[in-house]
Amino acid sequence: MFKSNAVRSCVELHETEMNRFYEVWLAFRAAGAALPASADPNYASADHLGGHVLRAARNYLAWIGDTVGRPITDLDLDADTVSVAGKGRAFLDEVLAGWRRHLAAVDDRELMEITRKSRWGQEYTIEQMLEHAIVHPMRHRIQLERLMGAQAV
Ligand code: NI
Repeated sequence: MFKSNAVRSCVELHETEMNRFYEVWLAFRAAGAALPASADPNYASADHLGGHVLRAARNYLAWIGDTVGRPITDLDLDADTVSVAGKGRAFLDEVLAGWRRHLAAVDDRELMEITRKSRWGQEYTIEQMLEHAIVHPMRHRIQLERLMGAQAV
């Protein structure tokens, strides 16, 4: 049971968007489509990029646990994007289950009132971080869809 309906909505939206990203990423990889040249190490290959998005979903959850003062200790802490991509569906399913298991306890006060700096230095509420976590796979998915469309693969 979720303490907050707003959190529940975000968790369900995140699940939908991560699954959508994952399917498009699999298609992108299977098609052998090319990523744009980039100095960003997450763009070194399709595996680096997929692992980046899966790992980020784990990291946002860990950030929220730390922020509400209930650190999460039961997650796969693998930081290597290629290794995470290799675990694929199993890693994603574990992260999504972790989202449900841990975020059910977040209440509306925590959602709206607690703020903390993100890894990249910006101050976020839990709600803003949840929204960021939902949009992240959406932005990466649409980029992969565009690249596949442009390369007609
Ligand atoms: Ni990203």
